[in-house]
Amino acid sequence: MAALLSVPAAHADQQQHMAQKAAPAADAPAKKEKPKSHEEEKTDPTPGAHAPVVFTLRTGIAEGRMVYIGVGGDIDHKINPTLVVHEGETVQINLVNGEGAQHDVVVDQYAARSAIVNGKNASSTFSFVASKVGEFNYYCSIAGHRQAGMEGNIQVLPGNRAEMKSSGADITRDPADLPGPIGPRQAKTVRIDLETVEVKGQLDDNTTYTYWTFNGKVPGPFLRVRVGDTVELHLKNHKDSLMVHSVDFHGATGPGGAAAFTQTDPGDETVVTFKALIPGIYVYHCATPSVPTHITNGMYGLLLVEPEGGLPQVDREFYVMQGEVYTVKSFGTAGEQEMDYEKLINEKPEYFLFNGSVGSLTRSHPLYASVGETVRIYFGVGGPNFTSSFHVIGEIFDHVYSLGSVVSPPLIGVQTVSVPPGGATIVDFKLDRAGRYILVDHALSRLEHGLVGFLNVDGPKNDSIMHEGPAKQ
Ligand SMILES: [Cu+2]
Repeated sequence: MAALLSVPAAHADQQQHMAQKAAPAADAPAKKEKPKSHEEEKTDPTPGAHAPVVFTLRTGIAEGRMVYIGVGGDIDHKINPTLVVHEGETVQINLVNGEGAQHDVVVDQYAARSAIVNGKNASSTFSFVASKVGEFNYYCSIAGHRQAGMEGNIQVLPGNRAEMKSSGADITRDPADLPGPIGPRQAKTVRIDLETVEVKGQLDDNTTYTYWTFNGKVPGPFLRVRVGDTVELHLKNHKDSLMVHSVDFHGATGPGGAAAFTQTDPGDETVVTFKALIPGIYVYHCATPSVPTHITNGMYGLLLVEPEGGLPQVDREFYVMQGEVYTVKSFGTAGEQEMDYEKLINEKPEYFLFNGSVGSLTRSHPLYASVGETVRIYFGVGGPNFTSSFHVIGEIFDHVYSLGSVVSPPLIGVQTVSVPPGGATIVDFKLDRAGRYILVDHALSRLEHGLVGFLNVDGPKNDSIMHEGPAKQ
């Protein structure tokens, strides 16, 4: 497990920082001839034509094959990683010999090759300008090595990087974004407003996708009522939507969980009223055909119906949901991505995500807490298709409200909890030791498809619980 601690590619900008560092300082004369306008100065410091995009590949053995293994940035720990660059960029490839045999890297289409690295830790560097758009092979030209597994792709995208970056909205729901406990009040009528919004959002650093959302984020807002409340739900469909949308509350009793009364045209609003009869943590989702399409695109959220008096108090609460995205192009491809209906129907996702995007809970919104605190995670699966084996690496759940039932007594002392699509759970645990804990679906191959989150815990290390080396005294 310890090896996993360094696996997630949390350092989005590392590669870019490297590129900036490597930028030659001798740019100054060129600037004199063509002074930067104010406009240009405001744009973010993406690598210019002279600043190379740097990739480091280490040779090694994985899965019984000879391979290249990415080092740092988005390609960290990836086997024969796809190197994504933009047209016109200078590409620098550092090759490090990881096991001792002779190797090199060759890209035929650019007539570019490294020197042969001979002996463990030997390295070489070469660069070329990616003047041709397309997908090309890189490989080791030592006899037999390419066949043994040493090849990967370099993808050269049209257009410049600055234009393709941040062209989508931030659709990630901050896991700390949820309302506080209701506590001891009488049941009453509660009005809830939801708006369905179709928005081009950031799926990954250089990748965008058209999401369909409740209130512009994935998952939709965390809704909180108490048992006995009457919910008056207003569903507005934004005027710019292309699709009809609706909402099915698993916490409601009645036709379609209210979907029968909320099929809403673009620009319209529907209203439905239901009674929260049974406490629990419940999924809600859009239920307009094709329903899996609406769900994969981001239309799901959680409704907590608190029992009378509420749940036991904790110090911090978090809101996390898991879903899959089915794109035509493979995981990690830059640029705007389209949904692949065949893959959706055949349950072959490219992305597995917490809160809607790659890096949502590592780069943009890691969870924070301190030693001594109790934390609670409301965890749901929008899906549409995959059951999650929800686990926090390095922790044990003190309490699990299995299958989202809050009236049954919680399970005590649980490692991993199975959460089906359209299901949810609540886990509580006390933090005894500082460190980084990692949220995963323990179907760990999904980690390579974007599914990982961090819980960073400040405070004393508390060696009596775990420390390196032999027992003390
Ligand atoms: Cu919808």
